[in-house]
Amino acid sequence: MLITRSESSALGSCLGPFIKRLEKNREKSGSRIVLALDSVGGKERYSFEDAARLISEVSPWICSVKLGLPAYFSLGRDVSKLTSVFEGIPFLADFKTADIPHTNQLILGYLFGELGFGGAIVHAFIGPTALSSAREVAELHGAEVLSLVGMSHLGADLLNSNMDNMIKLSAGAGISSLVVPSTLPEMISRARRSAPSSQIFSPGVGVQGGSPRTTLDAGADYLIVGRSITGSDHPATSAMEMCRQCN
Ligand code: NUP
Repeated sequence: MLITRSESSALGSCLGPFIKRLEKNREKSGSRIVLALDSVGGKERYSFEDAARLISEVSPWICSVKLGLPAYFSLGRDVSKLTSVFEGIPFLADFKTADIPHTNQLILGYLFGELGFGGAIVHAFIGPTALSSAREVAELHGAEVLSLVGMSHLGADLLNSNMDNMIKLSAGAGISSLVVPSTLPEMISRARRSAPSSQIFSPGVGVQGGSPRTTLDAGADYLIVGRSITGSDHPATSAMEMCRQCN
């Protein structure tokens, strides 16, 4: 299944604001790493200072930071302090939003409007209407949604066996950024072939077994990396080393 030219021009063929900022950061840092900040130094609960220190330390080696519920449980509304202190870094919200359009709008409005995220991951299985409405809310805030079309953990077969449909749905809804698992590089290659102009974000690198080089060679643009960096005794060295393996 290939996304047709008209579908890809419906994507605006141009990059959205979040991706543009990401690309700029990637060029500057030479890094394709999106840091997943779920824990810090193995700690489930961490302070604003812990998070800020870690981001500062690894910032030369990353192009973006991804925060989800674990970060929100630690920081609450201080997430907005983080996104404003590090205003040069595009922040990605990973709440895997998967609700009805109205509720999605409330969630995404808060993430973009109040917490300062530039992008947010939504589940593609919610279907065309909910995906389009999520994309519209994002646009209102000058932000973007990324569509999760596969997952990296064992047993995600029900979702993963529907990736091709979900890529098509995402394109139809005007979403060109996809989340595809690093642990299944063949899915990345397939996603890349079906949607050549998409931006592919790939989680599962490192602790979950995905390799940076294989993931990029399969066609990913960005690697989402958490514990290999956040749990390291020397996060900057680990980030630098992973970055080196990407180039
Ligand atoms: O399929 C997915 N797999 C995955 O690991 C989709 C995700 N969004 N993630 C997220 O990526 C996960 O929630 C975590 O924040 C990050 C991977 O972290 P780590 O396994 O590198 O520590």
